[in-house]
Amino acid sequence: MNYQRSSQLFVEAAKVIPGGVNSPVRAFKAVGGTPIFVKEAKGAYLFDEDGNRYIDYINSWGPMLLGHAFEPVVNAVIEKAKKGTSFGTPTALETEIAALAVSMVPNVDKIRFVNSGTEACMSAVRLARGYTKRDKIIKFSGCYHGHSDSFLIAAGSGLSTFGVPNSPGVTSGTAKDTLLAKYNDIANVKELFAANRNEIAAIIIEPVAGNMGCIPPKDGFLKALREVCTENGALLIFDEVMTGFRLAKGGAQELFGVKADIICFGKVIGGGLPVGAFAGRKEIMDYLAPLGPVYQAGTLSGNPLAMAAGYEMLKSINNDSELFNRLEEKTAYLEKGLHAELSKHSIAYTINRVGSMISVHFDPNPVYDFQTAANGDNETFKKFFHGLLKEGVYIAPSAYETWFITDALSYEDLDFTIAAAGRVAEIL
Ligand code: KE4
Repeated sequence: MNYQRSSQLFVEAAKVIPGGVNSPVRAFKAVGGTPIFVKEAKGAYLFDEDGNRYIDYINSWGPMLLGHAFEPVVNAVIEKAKKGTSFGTPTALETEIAALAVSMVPNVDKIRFVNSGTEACMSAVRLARGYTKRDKIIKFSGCYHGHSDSFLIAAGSGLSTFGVPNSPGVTSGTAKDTLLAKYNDIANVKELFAANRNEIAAIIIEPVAGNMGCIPPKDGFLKALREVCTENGALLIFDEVMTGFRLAKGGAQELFGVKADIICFGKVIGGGLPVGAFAGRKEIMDYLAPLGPVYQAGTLSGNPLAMAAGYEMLKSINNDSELFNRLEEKTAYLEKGLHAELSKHSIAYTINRVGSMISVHFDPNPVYDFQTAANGDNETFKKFFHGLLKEGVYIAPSAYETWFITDALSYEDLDFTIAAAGRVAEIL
C-alpha cells in the first residue's frame, strides 16, 4: 500500500486544523501511523487519495448501515439542495421524518431533531434535569455520550465516585453532578442511588456499549436499571446514537424489551448528514421550549438536506423486512470466520458481538466493562489494525471502538476479510 498522498495531505492539514483532523479519533493516535485521507466511497468500499481500496468496517462510525453513497439518500439530497439548503422555518419534511421515527421506535410520542449525537445527549440530560428538578446524573465508565461537559468525567476517588473532569475546561462544578458507575454492575448503581437519595435526575447509558469496543449488557442489567430508575423517580436515558435503527428497527429498546424514558439518536438517523435527535413520551418531551420551560434550540436543526437524507434512510430501513436478518447473518459469519483464523494461532483474544456491532479484544478473558476492556493488549491491537489496513481492510483505529457492519458487505468481502485476518494473525 502506498500512502504518500495521504501523508502529504496530513502535513498540510495539520498546518490549519488542530492535529490535522476535525475529530481526534481520526488521527490514528491510538494505533500510530498516518491517517488515510478518503477521496470517495461506494457501498462497502473506501477509496483513499493514493488510489487504495479498503473494505470499510467503520462506515463513518455507524451511519452507513446501507453502504456509502446509498442511491436513495444521494438522490434525495441532490433534489432537495436544488430547492434551497436551509430556511430556519418549519418544513413539512420534518413532520414526515418525525412521524416515521416515532412509528419505528417503541415507547415514544415525540422527537426533537438536533445536529449531532452530542447535542442529542446533552439536551436529553438537560430535559431530564428540568423534568425531575434534580441535578445529578449517573453515567458509566467507558461509555461515551459526546463531548458535552457533563460527560467528560473520570471516576473520582473513594466510594462516592463523584466525578472529576477528564478534560481541561470542564469545571469541578459541572463534574460534581456526574456520578460514575461500572457498566454491568447494578449493585454499584444502587449504591449511588442510596448515597444520593432524591438527587439523581437520570441514568444515561449506551444499552450496548460501543465505546469500549462492543460490550453487551449482561442478562437482566437493563431491566434492573429500569426498575431502579422507577423506584427512585429518576429517568432512564438510552443513548442509542450507535444502536438506534442498527440493532433493530426499534433499536435496543425493541431488542431487549426495556422501555427508556428518553432515547437519543445520531449516526444512522441522518444517513451520513449531521443529524441527532432525542425522543420520549409526550409528558416529558412537552417540557421542551417553546411548550415547556426547558430551553433547547439550533439554527440548522431539522435542516432540509439532513432531513431528506435521514428520511430516505429510515424509509429504506422501515420497508426492508429482511435487513436485520441479513446484518445478523453477515456479522455472525464474520465472527465465526475471525474465530476460525485467530484460534489457529496462540493469540489471546476474545470477540464481543451484538447484531451488527462487533469487536476483537486481545485478552483471553471476558470483556464486560471498561476495566476488562482496558486489559486488552494494545500493542497486538496496533499490529492487527495496521496489518489489516495493508491488506485493504479498514477497522476502527482504536481498541476502544466497535466495528460497524454495513448491509453493502458481500460474502466475498467477508471471506476476504477473514482470510486477511488469518494472514495478519501469523505476524501478531
Ligand atoms: P456525535 O456528537 O459524534 O455525533 O455523537 C456523539 C456520540 C454519542 N453517543 C454515542 C454512543 C457515540 O458513540 C457518539 C459518537 N461516537 C464516536 C465513535 N466512538 C464518533 C466518532 C468521533 O468521535 O469522531
